[in-house]
Amino acid sequence: MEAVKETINSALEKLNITGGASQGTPAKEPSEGDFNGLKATYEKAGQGQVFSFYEKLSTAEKAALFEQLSGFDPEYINEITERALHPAKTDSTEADKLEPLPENATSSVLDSSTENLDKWYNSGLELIAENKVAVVLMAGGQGTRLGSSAPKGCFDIGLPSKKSLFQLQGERIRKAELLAAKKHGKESVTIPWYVMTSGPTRGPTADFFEKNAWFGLKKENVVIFEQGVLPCISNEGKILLESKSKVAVAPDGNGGLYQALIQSGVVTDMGKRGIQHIHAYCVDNCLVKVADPVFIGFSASKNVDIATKVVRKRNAKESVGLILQKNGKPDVVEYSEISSEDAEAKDSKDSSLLKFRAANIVNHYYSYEFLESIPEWAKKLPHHVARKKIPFVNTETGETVKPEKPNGIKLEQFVFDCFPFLTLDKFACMEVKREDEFSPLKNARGTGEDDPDTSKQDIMTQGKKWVQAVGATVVSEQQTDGIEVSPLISYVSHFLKFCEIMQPPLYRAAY
Ligand code: UD2
Repeated sequence: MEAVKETINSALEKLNITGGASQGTPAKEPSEGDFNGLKATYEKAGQGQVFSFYEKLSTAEKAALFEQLSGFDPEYINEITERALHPAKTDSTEADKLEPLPENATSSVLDSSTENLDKWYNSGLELIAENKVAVVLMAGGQGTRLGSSAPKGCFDIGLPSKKSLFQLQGERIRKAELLAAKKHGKESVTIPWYVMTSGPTRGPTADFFEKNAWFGLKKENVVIFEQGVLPCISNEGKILLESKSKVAVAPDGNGGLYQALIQSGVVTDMGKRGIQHIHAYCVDNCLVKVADPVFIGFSASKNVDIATKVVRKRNAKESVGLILQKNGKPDVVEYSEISSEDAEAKDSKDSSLLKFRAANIVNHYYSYEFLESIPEWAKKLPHHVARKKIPFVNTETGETVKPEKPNGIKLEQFVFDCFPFLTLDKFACMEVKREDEFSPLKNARGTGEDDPDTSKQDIMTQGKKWVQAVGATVVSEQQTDGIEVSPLISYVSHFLKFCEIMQPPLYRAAY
């Protein structure tokens, strides 16, 4: 255990961790020396305003504020704020050169041979059977657009089974374990599930998993960990107070995954388990193929550090990042940062297609070696600025202000911002069918796009397609009626395999 602690501590030193969530032990009031030392550090960084009300706080409040402030390095906060607000100009005078990924860096399920699909599926399943595959779920987002206060994974999209997104995903993991064990004659196979939460989602997520008995998985193979937070900053560059004894903070973005994987000991745990291949995905995609053997097999066969699944972009305005190459390196340009010219640009060979159409769906493969290297590059990961209306305490008057317009910034990192650290030969991209693999739950019911009803419809339509593809006739009142097929019955190819006895050729067509 000592060795594990040393590994984590040395990684923390390298990462110069900021903003880790306090882990529940009650804060102790600091000694005068410790307090004066911390106050001097903040004042030197021009952030002494965070102590404006300190003397009037209760002992518990003083202890809580001291502990929270000790988790940040104010100079580092100033540095990343400055870099985010005024990115260093690249020395080259030309603008960034954006191009679609080269053919050899991409593959497409849409036009891959059945032989390749089977090869990737079987090799992926073998890696799962050897307990070399783990899954990481990014579930720290607060689902503001959805309008639900509970974590998005708890959401019931209205399926006949009333299953939540977490349950669908947990059952897909279970099915992949059973498939691999059966195919390779193993007593049992484990795919550990690492669930990243943020401050607001950690408690409700842990409670939901316990209440649902970890969706049939073994509790010791489901690890819930927490990403870091960063202070909210005023437009003048000052750390904002949410109350007289608390700094206003926000989760550090899904790019906070990397520091969190190290800081929480997840990478160390993966190493102890002999994990070599990791599938990381986004909680809100109801169609996500968790631990997809085809994707694992494909990525392992390419011997890459990162692979990503993409779907064809719906239209120029769709709110998705675009996988491309920037100045010869793999990269993603987020929807909030792409120019309309690039978003609307047409393919030079086929003007009916968008030039940049490889839509990022937050569905990534990582090699274990790559995750081990996080301490070497995590501090290079940029921060992005989100201008927000942030309630704060006026440090002159002591009043809480609820601003009418954006008065500050939240700093967040994006999970795909490490892609440019790779050369193209260590990166791969797999295009998949949107109707088979991507239906994000982003908006409140009634929006008509990427909402609970479209999620439900896409799952029911998929189930109906699977059942019809193996010869069943579906009789229903409405054309739009569908069928819910439990993940415990089907992991797509397993379901069709199960029915293959009746109609062997159809298995191929439907995958
Ligand atoms: C994300 C992608 C965008 C596109 C779109 C497709 C990023 C930065 N952008 O945009 O390119 O693929 O999804 O649906 O990934 N999350 C955390 N911690 C955080 C913030 C987010 O874990 O601090 C998780 C969140 O729970 C979700 C995923 O990251 O699973 C994506 O977050 P989002 O839904 O806020 O991202 P969105 O839709 O703006």
